[in-house]
Amino acid sequence: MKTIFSPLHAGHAGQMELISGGLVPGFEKPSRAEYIRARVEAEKLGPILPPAEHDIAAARRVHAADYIDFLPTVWPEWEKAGRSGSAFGFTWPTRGLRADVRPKTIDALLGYYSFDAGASFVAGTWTAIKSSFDVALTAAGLVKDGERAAFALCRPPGHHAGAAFMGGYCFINNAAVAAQFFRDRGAAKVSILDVDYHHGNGTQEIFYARADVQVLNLHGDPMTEYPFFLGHADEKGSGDGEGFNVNYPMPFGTAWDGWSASLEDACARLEAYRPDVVVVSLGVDTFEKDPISQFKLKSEDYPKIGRRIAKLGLPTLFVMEGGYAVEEIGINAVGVLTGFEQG
Ligand code: SP5
Ligand code: ZN
Repeated sequence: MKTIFSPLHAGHAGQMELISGGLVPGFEKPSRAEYIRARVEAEKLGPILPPAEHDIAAARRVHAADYIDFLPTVWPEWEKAGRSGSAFGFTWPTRGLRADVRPKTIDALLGYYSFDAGASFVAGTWTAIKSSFDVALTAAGLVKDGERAAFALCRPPGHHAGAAFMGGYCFINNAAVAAQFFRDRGAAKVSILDVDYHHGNGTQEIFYARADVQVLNLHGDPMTEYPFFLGHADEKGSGDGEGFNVNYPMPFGTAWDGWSASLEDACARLEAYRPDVVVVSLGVDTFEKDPISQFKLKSEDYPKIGRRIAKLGLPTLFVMEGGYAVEEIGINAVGVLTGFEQG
């Protein structure tokens, strides 16, 4: 399997996030991607190739144009306002406030276009976001052109980013962009299987009213886990999309037995849907030693995930999402991919 990787991710470094009562260095850090890249090499998964540059117009197919246009302006506007550090908002348009009026200052716009203070900007962030988008589309192109599978080693991740908001370390929803790319290049139906520990609220929001992209999400129960405000089992899609969104919220402490039962059900639904291609939102923050998560998967479980996905017998694009136990992130992420290749 080919891996697409860009060194430009590394410019998104040193950013802070607001979590558990304080500002802390971002868990989503450059070494994550480097550990994965090193493991791809060590396991001889296949060649590691740079992305081709893609027109940002492909992002506007799933995101609002004004949101996409805003992203490259953040750091320059932040500096113009005399700021340094990390750029993030501190006021959000929740219930009872107006989200229909676009405000003007950088602080106001950062709040307007985000749902938390977990996706912050430094000088190299936009370049990293664009490179991650390019990585996803380049890898998607390989699958469209007939490869059985490809690995988009995206950083920053994407699944928390919705049509017009960032959050949870995510800016452009790489998996959603890739799914739409397959649709625009002739795939009639696409399934997105999101195995990241956190609910992919952005992906769900983007495709919620659509029947042409099935979204299956395995994650920590939002009653107790981030992102808290989406990801319940009763969210099944709306309008034309009714029945094409499926959530598998699971309690803290879920280990392979419980988790794999959800995976089995998700795969059965995927098989019944009969998509032309599968996009896997590959987070490995389900790992027992993940510093911000509460599931109990072991390193030996990740190849089993890959083998089950391979059994679907469909062209498959793996898109990297979360995973914060950096020492093991390569072992676990590449474990899924080698499992897939053996399956
Ligand atoms: C892509 C992705 O995995 N994004 C995850 C964003 C999670 N952000 C908030 C996590 C809150 C975790 N709280 C537990 C803190 C333990 N020190
Ligand atoms: Zn996650």
